Amino acid sequence: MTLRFTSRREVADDRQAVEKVLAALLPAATTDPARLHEAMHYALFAGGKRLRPLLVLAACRACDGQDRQALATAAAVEMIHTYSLVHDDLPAMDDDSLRRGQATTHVVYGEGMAILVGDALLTRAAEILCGSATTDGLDPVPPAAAALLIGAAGTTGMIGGQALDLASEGLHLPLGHLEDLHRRKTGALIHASLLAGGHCAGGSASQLDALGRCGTALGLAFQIVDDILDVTGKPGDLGKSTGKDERAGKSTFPALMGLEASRRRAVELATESRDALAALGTAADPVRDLVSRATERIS
Ligand code: GRG
Repeated sequence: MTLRFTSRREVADDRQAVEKVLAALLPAATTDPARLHEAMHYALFAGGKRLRPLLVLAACRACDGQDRQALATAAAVEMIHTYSLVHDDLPAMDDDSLRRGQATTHVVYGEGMAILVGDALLTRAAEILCGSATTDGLDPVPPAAAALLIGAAGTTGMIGGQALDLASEGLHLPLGHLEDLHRRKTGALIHASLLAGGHCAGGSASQLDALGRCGTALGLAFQIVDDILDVTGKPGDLGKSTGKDERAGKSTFPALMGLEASRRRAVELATESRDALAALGTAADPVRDLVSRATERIS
């Protein structure tokens, strides 16, 4: 069953607001050193889904906040996410040549420049989070939101998960270990996006608790769907190559549980994620909608 709580038009408007703030917060492509800034634009404006910034905005609204309170945080999380993709695609990691429907950053600009693009996007995100990079009409990022995002990107979150992923290639991981790896690698930033959005609005302890539980379930559901799409998806829809996990000898949910059980688990987690929002009432409908879209996606 497809659950929709927000119109396609509203999501498109939010995505446009995210594009606008990203453009305002990134140095122009012509700024010296121009080759580096051009490559940052190439990686960032390649048409990703912008799920994490949309979650920040939706979580802020769910706690009765205004978009201007959340937009800087939304931009920072997308820069962190894009840096991770640029580095993940490098020959020393997943060695991918297609991302977001275009040649990967290192293929176009070279490996050294792609490393710098990732470093520079992460550093720009840090400047935004600590308030040294801003633009008109945005509220400062609350310290709690900044701490959450930086923590989720670090060694106990995304980078730690990536380290576990590299170490586990060719190994048959038990399901519990695989869940732990994915909660860190993919789930931590999704969870932090929702919580950070709540902090931007000054959400109460019970509102933040609901968003946190929603984010934990969504983070894992999102990764299970990603594993399924690596088996069943089309490169043309996904904008990236498929079948990589099997070729790399990675443990995945479909490999450990089978495709049907993986689909059922993703549906269960999506329901758990939406149900966690009960205390927030209809104000959380945009979050529920993103949970549905993120877990029913084909791209
Ligand atoms: C290199 C430090 C470092 C971390 C890399 C997130 C990650 C860790 C690697 C990405 C590899 C991957 C394909 C993970 C599966 C889930 C995921 C993060 C998919 C990409 O996110 P989407 O689908 O991408 O939101 P778009 O392009 O839409 O933003």
